[in-house]
Amino acid sequence: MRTQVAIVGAGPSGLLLAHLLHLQGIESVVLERQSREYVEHRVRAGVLEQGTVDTLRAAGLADRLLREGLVHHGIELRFTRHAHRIALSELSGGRSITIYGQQELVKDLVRARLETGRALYFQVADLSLDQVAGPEPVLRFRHGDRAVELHCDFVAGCDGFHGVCRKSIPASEQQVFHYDYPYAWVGVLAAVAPSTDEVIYAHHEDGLAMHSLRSPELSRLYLQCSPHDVIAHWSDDRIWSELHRRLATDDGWVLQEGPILEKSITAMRSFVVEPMQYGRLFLAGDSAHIVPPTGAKGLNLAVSDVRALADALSEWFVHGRDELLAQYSATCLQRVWRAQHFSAWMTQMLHRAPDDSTGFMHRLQVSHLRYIAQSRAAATSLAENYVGYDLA
Ligand code: RFL
Ligand code: PHB
Repeated sequence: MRTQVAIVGAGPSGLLLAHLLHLQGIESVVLERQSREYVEHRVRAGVLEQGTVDTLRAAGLADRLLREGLVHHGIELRFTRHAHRIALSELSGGRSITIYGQQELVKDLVRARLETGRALYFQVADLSLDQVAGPEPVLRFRHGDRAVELHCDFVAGCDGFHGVCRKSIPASEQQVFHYDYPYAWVGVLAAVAPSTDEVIYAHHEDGLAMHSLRSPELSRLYLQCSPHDVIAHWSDDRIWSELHRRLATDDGWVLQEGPILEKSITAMRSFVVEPMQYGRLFLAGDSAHIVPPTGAKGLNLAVSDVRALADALSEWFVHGRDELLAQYSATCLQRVWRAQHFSAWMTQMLHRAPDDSTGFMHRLQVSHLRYIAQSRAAATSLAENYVGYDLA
């Protein structure tokens, strides 16, 4: 088999790249380890920056997102039992965010890919990369009982943090930067009308709590837990009682409970590999970088990587020029590091540090939160990063 671009991974980055290339008449094959059912039901991100929505709309992929997504103009910071609204749009020149579940976006992208009639293989096994440093990389994998060899001009590594693409780059050719946080999140999807109109980030001495939403009937909630915790320790009753406690305010706000449909624990880490390229292999999305979810940046970074990669590949295939490909990694890393800083900042401001035995860090956090709630300059900094900030 031969194609122009072999795309490993059918998450948001792989599927969106495939579509953007298709719009430029560039051929690709998408290879995914999991089943369609699995990728369409993986509950993850929910906050899309306006730039992400604009990219999807320009690619003709946003019909359902524009119908069903919830446009938000603010978020709430909750601390010392009081609520403080950050007016994102007012503070960022009118930009907004849209709440739309990642699994819904993946369903839209899978459908769009299948409608183009181009190749998308699920349940691909034992994928390996060869000769990516040269002009004709080769991918080998099994699909059903067939052993396949796929030749291509370029490989797009869109296979997430645990994928094979990044691991195919020789260690001497990459530099890794990472930080593991001493906490994790219990994430919950509940069949109950959200008790809030905007995403709430709550700071509490027992750890962060968050209230997000998915639709008028579905709430998404998170609780800080230990990175060594297991979900079996979190009964539904314990989850609700922790959420009530950590989200409580003095003004009588009430959290509505409902059946829990899904719950899991997510580790929190920051990770970047540089450069995001090796020969003809280009990494995009979580395969190249991970942010802790507190800043809601992961999916948005994946989309901006892929937009840059699609432009660079188009310039190569359509105009025969390689300037944008040569700049791809440096271009993406500007935005990646801004998002890394913002995500680490939000994370460290809102979580209880396990080694904070005297409560010193806790007091610093409260002071910082008060400053953001009072100072327009501080709130503006949060807002412009939250809605997506481009370092020129
Ligand atoms: P994905 O989504 O991990 O997709 C990678 C795909 O590659 C496949 N794969 C392979 N395929 C073939 N062969 C192999 N050897 C393969 N190995 C892996 C995998 O099966 C998978 O289908 O990466 P992608 O496309 O780069 O997308 C990144 C996003 O998924 C991620 O950044 C976000 O979910 C992060 N994130 C959030 N981002 C936001 O922008 N806003 C948010 O509000 C937000 N909240 C979150 C989040 C992530 C979370 N978790 C669970 C990590 C909340 C949570 C709880
Ligand atoms: C979500 O809705 O899943 C969500 C919202 C904000 C975050 C992380 C996740 O920072």
